[in-house]
Amino acid sequence: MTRVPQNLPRPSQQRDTAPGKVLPVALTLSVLALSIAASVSAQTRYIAFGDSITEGVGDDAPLGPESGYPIRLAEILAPDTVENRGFSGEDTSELLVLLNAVLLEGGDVMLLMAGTNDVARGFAPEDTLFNLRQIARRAENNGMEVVQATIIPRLPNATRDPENHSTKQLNQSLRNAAGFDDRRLVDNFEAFLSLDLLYHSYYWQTTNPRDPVGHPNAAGYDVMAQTFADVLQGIDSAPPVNGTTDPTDGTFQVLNQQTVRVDVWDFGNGIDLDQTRLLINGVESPATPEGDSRFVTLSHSPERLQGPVRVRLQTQDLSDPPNTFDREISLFYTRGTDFPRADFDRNGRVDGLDLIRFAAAFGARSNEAVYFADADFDGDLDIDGADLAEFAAAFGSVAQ
Ligand SMILES: [Ca+2]
Ligand SMILES: [Ca+2]
Ligand SMILES: [Ca+2]
Repeated sequence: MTRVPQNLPRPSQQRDTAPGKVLPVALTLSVLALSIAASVSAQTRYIAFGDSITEGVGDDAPLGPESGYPIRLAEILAPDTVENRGFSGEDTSELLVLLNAVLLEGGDVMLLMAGTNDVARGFAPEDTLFNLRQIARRAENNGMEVVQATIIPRLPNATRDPENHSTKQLNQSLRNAAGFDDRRLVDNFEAFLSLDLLYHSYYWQTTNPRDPVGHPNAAGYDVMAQTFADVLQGIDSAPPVNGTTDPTDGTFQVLNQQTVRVDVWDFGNGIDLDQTRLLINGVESPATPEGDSRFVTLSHSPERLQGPVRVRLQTQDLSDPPNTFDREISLFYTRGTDFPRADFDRNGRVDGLDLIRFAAAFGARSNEAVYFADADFDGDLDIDGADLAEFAAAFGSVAQ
C-alpha cells in the first residue's frame, strides 16, 4: 500500500489551474528532469582489473572485438558498463605498478582478479595476498568499491602447481581477506570446481593443448561472467567455502598431534550452522562451528594422527534451496607417513607424474646423467625391465 505524505498536495488540489499554481507544476517537471539525469549518471562503471584471464585469452567465441568475462558481464548488467583492464602475463607486483594509470581513468567498482601468474612464478601466497590488498586499498582510497575474486583452478598438467596446492592456499586467504576487509567476493574457484567435466569443457586446452596455465574457453568465460553477475546483482549462488585451512592441502611432516582448524565463510545469505561439519578420514569430528552465519571456525584436536589425513567439509547456506558444499579440502601427511618408494614426487600416490619420471630414466646405467637411483628398485645399477616390473606393480599404490 502506498502512503501519501500529509504535506503533499492531494490530487484534487493539483487540478486547481489558477495562475499562482503554475510554479509547482514547473517544479515537478524540473524535479522529473533531474531524476532522469540522476538515473543516467547512476549507471555503474565497473573496471575489470587483472591478468590474461581478465583480458580474455583463450576465448574461442569473442563478442565482436572483445574477449573474456567483462564483455559478457556488460551484456548481463546493461546499462551498467564493464571495462576490460586485463594485462596478459602480469603478476600482482606488476599490476600494482599499472594500477595508477587505471585509477586515473576513474570508475565506480573495481573487479579484482589476479594471482595466477604469481603461482606460475612461485610467489608465496602471502606475498600475492599482500599485493592484492595493496591494490584494493589504493582503489578504495581513490573512491572505488573493490570486489575481489578467487582465481580459477590450474590444469592438472600445468608445469607449476598442477595439484592446486598454492592456488587453494591463495584462494583461502583471499576469502579471509575479503571477509575481514568487508569486501564482496566472487568465487570463481568454487564455481569452476562445481562444474562437471571442468577440464574437458571449460578450458582453452580443449582446442589448444599448449596452454601453459589454464585459461577458460568461451564456455568458461560464460560461467565466470555469470558468477560475477550473481554477486553484483545480489543473487547468492555460492555455498559456504573454506577460508584459511590448517594444515593446508599438500603439507608434509605434520605433527602427529595437530589441531585441524578450518575457517568457513558465506558471502551471501549465511551459513546453516546446523548443517556444517568436518570429517577427518571419513569420520565426523566433534568440531562445532564457532561464530555467526557469515563466518565460523571449526577446530578439532584428534588424539593422534597417523599417515595421510583427509579433511572434508560438509556445509550449506541459508538460501532456499540451499547451496551445498561437500568436498575434501585438505589432504596432508603426518610425520612417519610411509610413502611407496615409487612415489618419487612424494605426492602420496604412484601416479602418472611418477611414470614420467621413471620413463625419463628408463634404460640408464649408473654412470649416465639420467640414471635415477630411486627408480633402480633392485639396486643393480641400471634401470631396466626388472625395475619397470616393480614400478608397474606399485602403480596406483598410496601412502599409508
Ligand atoms: Ca551462499
Ligand atoms: Ca607420486
Ligand atoms: Ca635395476
